[in-house]
Amino acid sequence: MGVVGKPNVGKSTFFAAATLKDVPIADYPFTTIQPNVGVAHLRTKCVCREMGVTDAPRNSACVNGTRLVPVKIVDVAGLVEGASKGKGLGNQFLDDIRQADALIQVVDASGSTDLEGRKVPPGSHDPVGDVTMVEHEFDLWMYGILKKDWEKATRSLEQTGGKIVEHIAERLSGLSVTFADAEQVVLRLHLRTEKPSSWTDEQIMQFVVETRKLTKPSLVAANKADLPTARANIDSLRRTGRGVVPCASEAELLLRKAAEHGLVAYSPGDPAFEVKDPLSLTPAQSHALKMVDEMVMKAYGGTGVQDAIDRSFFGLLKAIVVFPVEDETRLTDKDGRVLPDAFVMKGGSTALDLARTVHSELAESFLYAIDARTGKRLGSEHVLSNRDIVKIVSSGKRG
Ligand SMILES: Nc1nc2c(ncn2[C@@H]2O[C@H](COP(=O)(O)OP(=O)(O)OP(=O)(O)O)[C@@H](O)[C@H]2O)c(=O)[nH]1
Ligand SMILES: [Mg+2]
Repeated sequence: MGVVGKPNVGKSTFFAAATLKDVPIADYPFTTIQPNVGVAHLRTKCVCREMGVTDAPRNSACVNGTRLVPVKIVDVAGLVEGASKGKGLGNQFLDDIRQADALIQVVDASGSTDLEGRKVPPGSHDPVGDVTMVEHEFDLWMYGILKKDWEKATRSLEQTGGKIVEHIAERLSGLSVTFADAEQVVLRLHLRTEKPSSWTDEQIMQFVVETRKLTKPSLVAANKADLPTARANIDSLRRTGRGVVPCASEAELLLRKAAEHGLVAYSPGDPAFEVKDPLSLTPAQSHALKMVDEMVMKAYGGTGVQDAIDRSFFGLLKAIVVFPVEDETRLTDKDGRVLPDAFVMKGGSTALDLARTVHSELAESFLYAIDARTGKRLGSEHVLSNRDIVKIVSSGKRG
């Protein structure tokens, strides 16, 4: 998952809140230059209670019946208008989110930073334009990759009978755009595959826009929601039809740190927190927590950070979480650990995909899978559902 946006909107704060990694955060643009890579967690109901077992997670954690499944998250430098022409830090860093399956676009919903991330009076900047700016810069970047040798490449394809979709998929493979993705967009836009040299610049741009929407689905984290000027902007962001999650990254970071130090009872995504011992807090801590309670928890029902992460996987990617086991009756691995692993997979993943995720050998010698709930056999092409518990049976010794 990639965290993108113009400078100074709170991308690194969001990242730090999601990962509890210490990264530079400051109220001026271009604080982040090199990307920050970390692990966030997806929240989903664990299967342990339903199955009546006490689990012993290994790759994930189970907190009061909620499974926290690790996902990779990348925070990058801020993007400004003209980045594709080298402005700001240029668009070099877009390289850092090439492999992302989904994007969280962090926006300063309070309107207290201008288009380039400089401080302005709260409420004086409309963040809707920031969203379209970032999308457009991303598109110009992809467009640039295709246009670089378009004329030469298409002429040669037409002479040799080469396939334009193959060519595009090859050019964009670094952005995780597959042949099937490119083909789907070309068909949808009715582009002439036999004469790509006739595609106009507008058509190539249209192709790029649709390809971005398909392969880099995104939602808007309307950050700094704790500031009073955010309300109206959140409404106007919603009116654009995009998925919008009001966020207070700074509040989430504060709560996670306070929870780590035992000051409050709070788990990411909770709609409220509880101060453990009010007398142990300094006046400053007490005040900060009171503000978070009033301006964030009571106002929005939570900080939104965990929601944004969960929604980008379960909403945008239709992701599922699957629990592989080796013993389908006791729900253990070979060492007797109960429900050791939980894997995030893209929606539509099959039993064979799961085998591949667990171990490539397991996929090579795949025979069938077993649904631990029903005991039923599942074929290699069986599409898995969220929270499936599955044993893979293979002809190899790992089965
Ligand atoms: N009020 C408020 N301020 C926030 C929130 N999140 C971040 N900030 C502040 O916004 C400023 C920028 O935060 P960063 O996380 O460094 O922003 P960034 O988008 O990573 O910035 P660049 O790396 O420079 O692009 C800092 O002063 C943060 O404290 C929030 O939820 N509410
Ligand atoms: Mg940053």
